[in-house]
Amino acid sequence: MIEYQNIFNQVQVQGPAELGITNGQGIEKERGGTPFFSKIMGWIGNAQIGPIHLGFFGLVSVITGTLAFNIIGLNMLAQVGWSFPEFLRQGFWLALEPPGPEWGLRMPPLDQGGWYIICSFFLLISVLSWWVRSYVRAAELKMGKHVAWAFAAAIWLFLVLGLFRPVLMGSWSEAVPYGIFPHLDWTTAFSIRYGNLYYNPFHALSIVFLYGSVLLFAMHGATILAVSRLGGDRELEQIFDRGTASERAALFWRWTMGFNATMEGIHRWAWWFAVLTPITGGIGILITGTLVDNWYLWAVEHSFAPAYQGEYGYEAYIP
Ligand code: 07D
Repeated sequence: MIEYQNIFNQVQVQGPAELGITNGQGIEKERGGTPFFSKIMGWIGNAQIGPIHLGFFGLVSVITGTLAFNIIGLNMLAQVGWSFPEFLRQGFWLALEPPGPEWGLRMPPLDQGGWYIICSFFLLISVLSWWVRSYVRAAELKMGKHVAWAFAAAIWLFLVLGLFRPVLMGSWSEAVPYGIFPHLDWTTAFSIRYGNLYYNPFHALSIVFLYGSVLLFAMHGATILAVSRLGGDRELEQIFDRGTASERAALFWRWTMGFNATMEGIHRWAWWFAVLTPITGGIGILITGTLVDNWYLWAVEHSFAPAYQGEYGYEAYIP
């Protein structure tokens, strides 16, 4: 007899393709692609691939996203003299950079940041239409809008970094470059410019929720896998049956740490931790350079960090 497999998904059972519900008004016509099955995908999720709902906002999102992606790629290619081997060799170091500070919030010529503005416009439309899609798809399926609101939290941080803060600072040059290493360099430069972001309490909070999300995810994932042998992953039965695997899982935690989340509550914990990561992060970035110019000095002033110079005989260490 085959037991439940714990690393990959359970034993794959394959029937005819499931085509999804209809609302009697033809929404099924907006779903495209002939479904097929992939055993490999079945190991990490559902083996059925497609059909997919594209719809108006999906189409807008894919088109504008592709435009943004190609504007970035073609700008990078132009920077290496249209040499494809050089593009591959230097790819990680190339970037489409925002306009220089001399342009403020004006529109510069294409090769001095103009492409950056156009690309950001398309990227914004793309991300926002994908958000609408996540909302409308959920409404169509008569679901709550939890995914859309969680995505909105990430979009908040994205907007703070690329739109709200640059506008408040009066310059597009404050925005993040599009490139692998260049965006990492931007992050470090930002931290140094504002006196070490570690001392920004909202950066600290954001890390708390980020690491907290990881911990919760590990605890929840591990708990369900640990009782999948008893059917713990079969959510429906777990909700209405008594004496189930999930009850045992709950007891494990109550007896281990004195408290257990419920089957519903653990997902609320996960949602809030995940959502609070970019919400607190966005607040931290928005007030950097606008309200606070140096986080280290701010922290010393508010007794959040010790003053190194002189006070405790630490003269040798000047940060
Ligand atoms: C970025 C926003 C949502 C994204 C969206 C995507 C597309 C596709 C496609 C181009 C993730 C839109 C785009 C779909 C594009 C095309 C075609 C979410 C994002 C909607 N930090 N740090 C955080 C840690 C340091 C710095 C957060 C740790 C240094 C800056 C997080 C450490 C310095 C910023 C975090 C550490 C520094 C951050 C991000 C350790 C210098 C931010 C949360 C151990 C390196 C951001 C308040 C997140 C922020 C941020 C963690 C160190 C700088 C908690 C663990 C001291 C400038 N840091 N950090 O969910 O919110 O991001 O800060 O050292 O802006 Mg940090």
